[in-house]
Amino acid sequence: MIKRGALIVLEGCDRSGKTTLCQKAIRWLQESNKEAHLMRFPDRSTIIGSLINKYLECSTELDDYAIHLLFSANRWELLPDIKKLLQKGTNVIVDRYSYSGIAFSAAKPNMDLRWCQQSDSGLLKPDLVIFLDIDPVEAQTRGQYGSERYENLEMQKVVRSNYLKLQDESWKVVDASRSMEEVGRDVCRLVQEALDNITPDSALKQLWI
Ligand code: 2DT
Repeated sequence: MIKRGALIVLEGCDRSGKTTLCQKAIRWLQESNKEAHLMRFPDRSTIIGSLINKYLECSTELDDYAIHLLFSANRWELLPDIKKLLQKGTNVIVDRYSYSGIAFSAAKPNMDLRWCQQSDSGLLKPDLVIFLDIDPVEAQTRGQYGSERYENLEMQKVVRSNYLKLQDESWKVVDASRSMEEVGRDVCRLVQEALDNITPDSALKQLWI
């Protein structure tokens, strides 16, 4: 029986090193002769993703509930692809997932965190969530925020506290204020542990059901 792949998500505020570390994890897996595939959310290449892209670039306005559901729909539309990869034994590393969906939407006034969680209920539950934790004030010293929506300190502070409300047993919080080498070593060790924990009868799990 083929051992399924592991679903591993990296989350964190802007400038936490997420994207660099996802690439590092993928390279490390491939160099260890393990099948690995990198995905990121939002995936701006789909029709839904192109609407999200316009919203993030501030070239269009959308209702807060509507954009929340589009981010969620972007994950639902790619669920079959993720499932297929995992079932054929490929490990999938994901740069942002449902936790970003909730943490960002719920940082807006009048958006309830539990309501935001509902639309992602039933998606695949990651085997491991690596939360790259860094104080947004410190993260900001790594470089100016870009010009996209949400790229400001006040938003990032609320987002970080929302992320921390979503922790469960699949989470590992990593101190991302250290050097990229140190954090990278921790990330690769956690990825290895997650792969070791998958057995031939490990079933895929669902989020929040
Ligand atoms: P990137 O800079 O990583 O492309 O993210 N976001 C992301 C949401 O508001 N909801 C979501 O479901 C996801 C996945 C976080 C672009 C921005 O989109 C936010 C930052």
